[in-house]
Amino acid sequence: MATESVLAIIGGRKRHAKKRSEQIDLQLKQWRRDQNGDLRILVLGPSRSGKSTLIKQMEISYEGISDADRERYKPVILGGIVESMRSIITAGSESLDHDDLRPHAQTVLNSPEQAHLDTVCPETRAAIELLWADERVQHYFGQYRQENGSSYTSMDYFFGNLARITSSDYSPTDQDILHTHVETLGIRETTLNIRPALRVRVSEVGTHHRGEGLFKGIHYFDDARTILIMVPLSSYFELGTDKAQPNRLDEARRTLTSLVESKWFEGEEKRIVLVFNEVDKFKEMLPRHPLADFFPDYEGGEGYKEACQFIAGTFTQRTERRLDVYYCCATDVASMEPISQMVIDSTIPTFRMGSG
Ligand SMILES: Nc1nc2c(ncn2[C@@H]2O[C@H](COP(=O)(O)OP(=O)(O)O)[C@@H](O)[C@H]2O)c(=O)[nH]1
Ligand SMILES: [Mg+2]
Repeated sequence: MATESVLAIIGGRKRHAKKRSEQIDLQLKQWRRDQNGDLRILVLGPSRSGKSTLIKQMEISYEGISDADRERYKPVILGGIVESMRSIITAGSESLDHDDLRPHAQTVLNSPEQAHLDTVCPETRAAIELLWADERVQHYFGQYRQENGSSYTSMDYFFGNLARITSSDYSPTDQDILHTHVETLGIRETTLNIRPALRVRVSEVGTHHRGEGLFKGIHYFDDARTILIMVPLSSYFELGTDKAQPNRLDEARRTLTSLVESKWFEGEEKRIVLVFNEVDKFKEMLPRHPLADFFPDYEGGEGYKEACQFIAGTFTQRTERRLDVYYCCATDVASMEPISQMVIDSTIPTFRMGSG
């Protein structure tokens, strides 16, 4: 009896939820007709700040990655492994010049261009495996990573998964795909089907030229309701490397300033969200490269949260406009799912529901 009544309540709730959902779909349809299109989220930020990764997370969360797309990442991943090892060998040509390593290094250097291949030949694969397992290569890679700060990307992830990735039946996992980097040329648009009556277009727009605030055609995206600026936290390290080059934190700040000043993105209904990315790299780098070495006015402690908030402050203090702030690691599925959902949910207009 008790079970029956509980089921009846659940049934009633389900009917109510279905009706509510249909009502929302109707309102969304009307809203889309009024707006003449889909909802748009604009993703801005410097190169390699994690824009594509965040969008892939949204795809994983809402649609899943199709088998056809998965296959398309395979040559990118396999080619990336060979190219990364090639660049370590080239950069370390002096430190890694040992009789026993030389033949393996030569095999990798001589291997064909992998950019469009679906497999890594067994000799190259064996040579990469041997090199990666060697502690001198590991030691050199550790130094290379430290010296290059944020510019090492996901090399250690892919090398750490070498056996699986180079196996004959390999198919890229979500995690593998999140670790790839393909330079987005121009504008990349991804459509997410959130509900039958609701599509969200997510447009990735790079700055095109380093140092540029917003690219000139930005007004084509003035229908965006949410504008995300990705900020790569680990690039605080670039502040010390080449002072003549605009660094990516400055670049992201300029994007924010131009956005706030732009007449195309005025209005309360347009939300600007700052996404401070690469918390994982940032945490790892801070003990070796204290923030105060790069920001002399930083008086906070060594904890990464305080350091994150300090960097965020250098953005938020520049404007009166309301800014939403997230801290994240874009390659981490578990922590990104709620962020993707919050971003999408807050982009959807809220409708007042009828009583019936
Ligand atoms: N460790 C780490 N790597 C990240 C993070 N976000 C992105 N990446 C990696 O950084 C590289 C560049 O990211 P991508 O999204 O392509 O940057 P975009 O140029 O702004 O689109 C990729 O290899 C990503 O896997 C992060 O939070 N932590
Ligand atoms: Mg990209």
